[in-house]
Amino acid sequence: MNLDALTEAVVKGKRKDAVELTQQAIRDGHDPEKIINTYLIPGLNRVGERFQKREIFVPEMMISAKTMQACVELLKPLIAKDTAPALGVIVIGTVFGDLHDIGKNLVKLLLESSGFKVVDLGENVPSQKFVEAARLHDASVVGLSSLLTTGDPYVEETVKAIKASDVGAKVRIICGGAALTPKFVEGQCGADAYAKDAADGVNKIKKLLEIAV
Ligand code: B12
Repeated sequence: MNLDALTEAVVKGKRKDAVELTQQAIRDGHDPEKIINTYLIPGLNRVGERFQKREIFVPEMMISAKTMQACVELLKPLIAKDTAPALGVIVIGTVFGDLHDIGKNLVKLLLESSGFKVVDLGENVPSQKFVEAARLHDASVVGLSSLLTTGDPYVEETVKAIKASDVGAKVRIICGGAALTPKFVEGQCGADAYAKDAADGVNKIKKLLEIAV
């Protein structure tokens, strides 16, 4: 079965087709993580490019996002494993002013299936909420997601607020999302790591916590 049609369905926001193709791919035994990384995410990347070129607008981008989310919902139960949350607590959220959550949700899914407990603060999260949640849940790591370049000051503010707080010495900070670069995250903001995708994030969190990969 040619799954390029799935990418195309995400680009065009054809939710029914995308869901049927995902169900077919599952029946055919395709790896769920591969379906996400190889067919769904590239679809949304193309949507982003088309948006940038003004070929489409926010409503179309929203329909494609919902299409992708519907497919991920089908794949989630196949990825999530029932592991005991023994590896530590990760607080995760999208920074203030930013409502994008698809990438963050994928990171959460992969972390949970790797044995971490994840406290998800959602989107548009002010810096102090990250600090309070890290304290309340005794987190080992805080993960920030940022897709908008206008979110850069909030990434910096949040990293600095955590580092300056009473939990700052204990909590490690990792950041990811289309707006960020390793130079900005680790250099200017002073975070402990930058992750290019969810799998990279899980690996780097394990490294930060000295858990064998
Ligand atoms: C879908 C989408 C939307 C949807 C979001 C739906 C949702 N529920 O998330 C909607 C339609 C709502 C939307 C709105 C807007 N969007 Co938008 N959107 C996108 C799009 C097409 C895809 C994003 C996505 O989900 N990608 C797929 C996921 C899986 O990838 P990801 O988020 O990068 O996450 C992966 C990694 O980055 C990493 N990661 C991410 N976070 C984290 C966190 C941690 C801790 C770790 C370890 C890793 C990690 O792991 C993830 C999985 O592998 C992007 C284009 C793009 N290329 O990113 C534009 C894009 C981000 N949007 C953009 C814009 C401009 C907007 C709007 C301002 C448009 C407007 N005029 O209103 C609004 C902003 C609203 C707001 N205040 O947030 C621009 C941003 C440009 C910029 N430089 O700032 C982009 C880049 C499009 C473009 N090329 O112009 N958007």
